[in-house]
Amino acid sequence: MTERFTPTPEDKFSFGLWTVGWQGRDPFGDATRAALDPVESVRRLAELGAYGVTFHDDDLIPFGSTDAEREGLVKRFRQALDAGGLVVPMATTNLFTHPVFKDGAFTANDRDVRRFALRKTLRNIDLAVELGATTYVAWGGREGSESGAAKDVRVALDRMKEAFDLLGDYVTEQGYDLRFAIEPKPNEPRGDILLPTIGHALAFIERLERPELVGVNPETGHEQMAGLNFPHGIAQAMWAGKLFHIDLNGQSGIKYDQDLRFGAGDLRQAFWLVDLLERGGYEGPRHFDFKPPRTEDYTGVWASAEGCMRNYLILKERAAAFRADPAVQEALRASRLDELALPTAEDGVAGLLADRSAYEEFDITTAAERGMAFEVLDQLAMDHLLGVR
Ligand SMILES: [Mn+2]
Repeated sequence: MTERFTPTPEDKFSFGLWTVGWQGRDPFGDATRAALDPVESVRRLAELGAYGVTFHDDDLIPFGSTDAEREGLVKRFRQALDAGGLVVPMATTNLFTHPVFKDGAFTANDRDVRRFALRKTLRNIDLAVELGATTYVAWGGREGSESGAAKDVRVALDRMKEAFDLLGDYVTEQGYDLRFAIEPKPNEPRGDILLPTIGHALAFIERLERPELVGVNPETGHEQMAGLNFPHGIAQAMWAGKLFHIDLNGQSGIKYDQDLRFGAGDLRQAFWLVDLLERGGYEGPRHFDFKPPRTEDYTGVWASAEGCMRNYLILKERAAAFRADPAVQEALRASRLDELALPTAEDGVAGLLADRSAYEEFDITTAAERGMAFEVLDQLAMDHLLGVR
């Protein structure tokens, strides 16, 4: 492989233990790979040039482990991190695998399940902080319904708010340096999931008692499953100061959650996404939440993980070349991107009303006739993306 696309810890690539550790079990078929020891994952990811690993509580400590077992598992995980020089930037709770969460966790109709979900989360927050995490992701995969009367959505949102308010109180009282990131998804495993898109999540966060503690963790494929433009959603999250974390992967259109390696799927959106993250000052981890296809053995798993990072670095180089190209800069001017950056009415209402050129004397015909020159601009992007320029 070309050396310039070989990752280093400075690139801030991180992987969930559940990604490379996915055994390939799907709704129609059994596991195709043996279980992977988290210690082995840490060792291999460090070798590949990653800087961090992330985990759900149950990835590290199987559900139902005793306190002594838990302590032993955490100890050897910490030793593996130290040996590989890896950090834990983020952690999260598994509130979806166990049958007890079949109707949700924070918004389960059953109050005892909701209280258990909160306790499970608080317990893992303590471990996350102990291991150095500063971001805590919340993906509510089971928060939703398959039928109309089964969930009173307005009441469920009250319970969701109650949960995040309580979690915010807890980290504040504990003095933890930890922020929450909500991960939206439209459906799967539930028929319809609450907070289905970045936009829904952003609006929800503003209703919380401590909105400053909560942002989003958008995932490429989740937005694309809803037919949405992922870079546009990320741009709005950045604009709102809410891009606390990101899950990168690949998805081909509106279908089941494919979790392809980053760069597979919609390559053009991947290009614009990297362009946005790199230009927009995003400083968080470049976190991959993908699933190496169940066709692969472990050689294929590590090749898939390597491919995620390699594709990011290739796109980073291609996007930088696009921005540095004088022909692109000229095309951006021809498309009046510089003009978009100007305030529309800094002269205020009075100035706008007094400006006859804005209305009475505005040459509508000429303005309507002028082309935007976007096709030239986009072809330059394609040429750079395809490596022919
Ligand atoms: Mn994810």
